[in-house]
Amino acid sequence: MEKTFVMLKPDAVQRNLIGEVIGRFEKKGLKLVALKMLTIDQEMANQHYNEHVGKPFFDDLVSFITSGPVVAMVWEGRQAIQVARKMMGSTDPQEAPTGTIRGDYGLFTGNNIVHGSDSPESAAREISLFFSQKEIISYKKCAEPWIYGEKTE
Ligand code: DAT
Ligand code: MG
Repeated sequence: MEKTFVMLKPDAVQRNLIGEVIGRFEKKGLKLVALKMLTIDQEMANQHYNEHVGKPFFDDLVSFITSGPVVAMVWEGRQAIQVARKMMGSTDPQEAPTGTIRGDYGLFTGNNIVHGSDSPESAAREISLFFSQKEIISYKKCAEPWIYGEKTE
């Protein structure tokens, strides 16, 4: 099954939204396969946001993401990357529809609660930046047939 990297940004941690956001992914039927809390340093921020180096918002982005602890996770499920992105809503929380995480909890692009991988390539890169192979857990959940149907994986 597809895996995606999701991270609760420092604003989510400070605003007591960890449980709320994790609860949404759980209820959707995605499976949590890795989780850790950490504070990102400059070096890791540069690597994680490498595609944005040189953009006008890059310095603010790095200073925000290193400003406090984050919660890094890997979620697994059918089309997990696209599903998580849809649940997050668009980058600018003012544009994100109500019902999405950013649409419900954010008001400013810089502080938009959650990060999610945008493609299989970024998911692979981001997962390996934050987690070792050993930290990603493979296990069955008994609700899986109720989520995907009996005949499918
Ligand atoms: P996303 O997080 O939706 O994948 P992105 O990868 O384009 O968006 O940008 C990474 C983060 O950078 C984004 O979550 C918030 C910040 N950001 C993006 N565009 C911005 C802008 N125009 N002004 C300020 N911050 C911005
Ligand atoms: Mg992005």
